[in-house]
Amino acid sequence: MESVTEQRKKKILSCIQPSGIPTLGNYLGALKNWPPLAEEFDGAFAVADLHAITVRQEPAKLRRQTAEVLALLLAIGLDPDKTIIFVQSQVPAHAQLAWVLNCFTQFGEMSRMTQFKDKSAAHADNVNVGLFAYPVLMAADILLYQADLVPVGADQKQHLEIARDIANRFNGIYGDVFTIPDAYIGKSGERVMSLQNPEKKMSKSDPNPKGTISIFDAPEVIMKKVKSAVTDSEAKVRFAEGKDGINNLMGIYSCCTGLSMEEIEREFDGKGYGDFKVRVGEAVVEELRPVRERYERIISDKAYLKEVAEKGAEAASGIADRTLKKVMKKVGFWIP
Ligand code: ATP
Ligand code: LTN
Repeated sequence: MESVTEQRKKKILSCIQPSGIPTLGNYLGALKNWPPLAEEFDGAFAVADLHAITVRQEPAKLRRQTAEVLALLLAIGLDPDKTIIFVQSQVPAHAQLAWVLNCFTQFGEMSRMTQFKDKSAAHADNVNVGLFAYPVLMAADILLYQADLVPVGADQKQHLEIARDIANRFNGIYGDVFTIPDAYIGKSGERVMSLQNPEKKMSKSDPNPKGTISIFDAPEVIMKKVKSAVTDSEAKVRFAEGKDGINNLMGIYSCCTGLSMEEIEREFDGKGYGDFKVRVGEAVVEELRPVRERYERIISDKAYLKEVAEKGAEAASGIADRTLKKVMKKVGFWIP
């Protein structure tokens, strides 16, 4: 039992879908923040494969990508001896709690979700009920671990608000069952945009690979993509409205170098976009190089990955099952 004077260490949880090869957007917007947060707080991080099947996936590819994303979580520097790292489908409590929470979520509030609107437009032939209920499963992920903080990119803010609403509603009926989570959105990199269409977020499921830098792209591929990024005709490196392409490259450069927008403007004063793009490309290559090198070593060790997944699922289940049991009792399920 924790004493009143002893402050509970805050808990954080986040997940990433194995729906493709993770992008620079996933890295700068989310993954990069995770290891320092895991040092400071009690962390749990998952590969959200249940979420991934809201869009049709090829089984062999999904299996491979799940192992790859798990390896990536290790490659970014999360330590499985200190942090829980697991695959969502290996912890049945996620699907179980999601069902209960579905019954505490209104059709109307789900219909307002912008990601659902975007994804149902992109996959008009498969607007399934899972895609609609996606934020409820995400709420289950978070609430099972009683997470205080959820580090995500800005695109997930609306889903975090729904998770808070569901938790508050449930607590309002049954007493304090769930911790109310807060989103943790990093200052820079919160929204990395497509290099080809800077009004759209960079996404790993984007069919146009030219707009997306994958975490595993070779240096020359990264250079080529940055050099062909869409800009404008002003030829002046400055952060301003209407300069979405340059703003995006400046944001990326800022994340990789730690420089502010003013410092970047100063660095490239009097220089053209050509020079700027070369520096952005180099900075991205250097940012991703250590991750890619560690990843190459980890992905080839399947026995180690299996061990991490098994240990992670066991630790995650220990926490998740406790919350699930509490919920089952509260709603009135008979537990003999
Ligand atoms: P999909 O394209 O399959 O929808 P995704 O890449 O958009 O996937 P996830 O795998 O679910 O999304 O995201 C993992 C994390 O990366 C989330 O915290 C999300 O907010 C963040 N993220 C995704 N894309 C970006 C982006 N372009 N900029 C900043 N953060 C992002
Ligand atoms: N929907 C999220 C991925 C995700 C997630 C979560 C993030 C699934 N479950 C729980 C934080 C907490 C996304 O980023 N697209």
